[in-house]
Amino acid sequence: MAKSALITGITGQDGAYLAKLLLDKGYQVYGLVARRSSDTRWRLRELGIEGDIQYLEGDLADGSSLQRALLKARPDEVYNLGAQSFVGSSWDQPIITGVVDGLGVTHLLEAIRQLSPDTRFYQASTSEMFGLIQAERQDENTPFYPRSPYGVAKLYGHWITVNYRESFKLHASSGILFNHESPLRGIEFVTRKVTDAAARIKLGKQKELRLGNIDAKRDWGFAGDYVEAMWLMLQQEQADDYVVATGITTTVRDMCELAFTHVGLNYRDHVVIDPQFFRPAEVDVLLGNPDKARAKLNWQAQTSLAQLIEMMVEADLRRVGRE
Ligand code: NAP
Ligand code: G4F
Repeated sequence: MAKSALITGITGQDGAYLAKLLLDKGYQVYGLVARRSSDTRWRLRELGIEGDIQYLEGDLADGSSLQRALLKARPDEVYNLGAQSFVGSSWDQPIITGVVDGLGVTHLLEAIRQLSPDTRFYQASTSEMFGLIQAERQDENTPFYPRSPYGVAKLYGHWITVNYRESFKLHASSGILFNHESPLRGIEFVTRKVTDAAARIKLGKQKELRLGNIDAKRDWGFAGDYVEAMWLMLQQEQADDYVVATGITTTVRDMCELAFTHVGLNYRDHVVIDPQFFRPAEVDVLLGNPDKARAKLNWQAQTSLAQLIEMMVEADLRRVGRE
């Protein structure tokens, strides 16, 4: 019989790629969708899978909606990707970030524990939990030091996942994923902001690009590669926690150079530093050590940053050209 999966955050970047992966593997895919006043399914449409998903209304802040979704879907696997995922907004909306990204995980784990304890669970944890880094390369044993309300809320989500695994023997795994991007990335995140701007400037629709701290360094990979790692975690006999990363770190500045060079421009002619994009506390550098994922999941990143940025700029050139 076909397996079934429930994905929270299915309308987001990772939700869309994961849904496609699972559909291609023959899963029945249910997606939890929070009520919004406008359409949020553009990514699912871009991947051509909007009509292949069973949508269930629910919100991570409302435990009763999660219980109903679980009873309807009766999933073999739950992937908890739903979150207020933009670090910058977490200082402006710290409470809802905590409710959704932190307590929301407990709502979901409680529903699984009480209604469907054999369901396997994936938690979307993050390298933001390392924050003020305590080791040059961060792995599963590196101490955490979050630097934003988002990072703090996600750390709670991570530990409650570990706790429910240890307390109730749930098959609950936490993927500590480093930054991953794609043409489906939200426009507020720096890579997509840069690739969209490079395309607009190239096509004469924008003149400058205003950025914050371009000396920050991130370990950037391709979202399409990273959803494979999520799925692999739930196929293991034992649940566990894994760092998922490329093992290479790059400055925002060098990432800009890749994007602008691809369209024949010099980023220095267009990037303007704007203090409004500096954060109250910064994560200066992230660099993951994915050795455990390589050894136990046989997973490794397939896409270089140069390939990723090229793919994103090309997609934005097509989009801007159609406008
Ligand atoms: P994203 O594009 O921002 O998607 C977030 C998803 O969460 C959207 O579908 C959103 O729905 C949904 N959501 C927001 N609030 C919700 C609520 N109260 N109840 C239910 N769903 C809600 O994020 P992403 O990049 O795909 O990331 C997926 C997950 O991985 C997130 O948990 C993120 O924190 C985590 N993560 C991401 C990265 C990365 O680099 N991308 C790295 C590490 C961890 P709407 O569309 O309706 O707003
Ligand atoms: O693209 P960002 O907003 O991503 P950030 O803060 O690293 O968070 C992303 O990755 C996390 C994993 O580590 C996820 F958990 C999280 O959900 C999200 O997906 O910013 C990257 C860097 C930061 O240092 C930021 O200060 O770029 C710097 N930056 C410089 N100028 C900017 C800008 N970031 C944004 N968004 N916009 C700017 O104008």
